[in-house]
Amino acid sequence: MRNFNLTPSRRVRRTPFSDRVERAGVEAYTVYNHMLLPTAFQSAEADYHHLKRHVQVWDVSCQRQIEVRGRDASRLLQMLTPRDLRSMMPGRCYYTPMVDETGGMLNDPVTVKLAEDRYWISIADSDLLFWVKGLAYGFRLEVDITEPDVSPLAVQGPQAEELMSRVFGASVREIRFFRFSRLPFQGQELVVARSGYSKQGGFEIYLEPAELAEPLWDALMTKGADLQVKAGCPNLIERIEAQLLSYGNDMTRENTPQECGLGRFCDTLTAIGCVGRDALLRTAMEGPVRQIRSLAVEGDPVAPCLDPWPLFAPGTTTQVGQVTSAAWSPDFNTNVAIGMVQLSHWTGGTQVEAETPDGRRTSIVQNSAFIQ
Ligand code: THG
Repeated sequence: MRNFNLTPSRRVRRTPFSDRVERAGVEAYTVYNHMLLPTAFQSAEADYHHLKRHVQVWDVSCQRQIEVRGRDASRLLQMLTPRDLRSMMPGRCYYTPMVDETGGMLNDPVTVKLAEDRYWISIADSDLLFWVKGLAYGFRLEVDITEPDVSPLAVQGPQAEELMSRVFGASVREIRFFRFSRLPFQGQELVVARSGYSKQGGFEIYLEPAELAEPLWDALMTKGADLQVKAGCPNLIERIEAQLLSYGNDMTRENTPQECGLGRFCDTLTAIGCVGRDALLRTAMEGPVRQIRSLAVEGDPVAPCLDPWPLFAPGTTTQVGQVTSAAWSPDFNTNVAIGMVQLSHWTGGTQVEAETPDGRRTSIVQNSAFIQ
């Protein structure tokens, strides 16, 4: 497929970092939550090697926040997710599958608990706001639901902690995984969490107000010069290796959290109030019949996976799943992929055939993500 230009308009929102991102040489964008998301600076492979060795600054403003505030905030949050939120303390971030009344995935956000009556839902690419507002209206809940102008900036890579400590002070080193602190930057307190869409370690700064965007970007770039800091973005190769899922690509409303391998983030029995609870309890009785798996696709580097590639039992026309993300991995010296695989073929080591744009490729189902 050819590449085309992206026509700018009000519907395709720029971010407070876009001017800096463009000065840093962004090569490609996608649109995520109606907002620009960089997808390449040098190339997917060059960015990948740099991310694994050094530190990168990512404009992930498109991880928009749905703010839920008010007396019924906790009740509404528990309606959205089968993860039990009763023991969630302010200062915590939870990865939270969110489902509709059929148990179908609507989004897989990070939920940030700012206070007993105040949350941010840091969403993946779907218009979850309308569902949240609809529930609040339908159940007459006492909550305000807004999309504040919060722009997350991720600092990812093995040198992320060193760089962050130079900008925010040594206390960033004390922040534990999926927790946040409020740390001062130019007179404002910013939410700084240890999280991010890579397995290389790092932080996310929930920037607001927007006027601080360029000062923050510049401080990270200046103080990280000797660490070889660069502008980067979520990396397709690294996230497939790590089996980090992409909503709309690897899963949709057609899938339950169990099918997505997100069962470890569900407590369906005790998540009283979750609107998908009954449906999920019913499907849990039988157990899923297909599930997300990592796969190794043999042969030369594959083309990008746009429409899903069917997976077949070897030498047959019996479909046993589909691949939804794939890329060549330099470190594993094979194509790495994420797919949904039927129960009959999902055991690690099972051989299947992926129908790629250039023909069938032998593929091996993995027991886990690709880990060094
Ligand atoms: N950070 C924030 N918001 C986000 C993302 C993020 N919104 C969009 C998107 N990413 C949501 N999806 C994910 C997917 C995976 C993870 C976070 C958000 C993730 N998962 C780890 C894992 O699966 O290994 C850890 C989860 C855990 O142990 O709790 O980090 O990246 N703010």
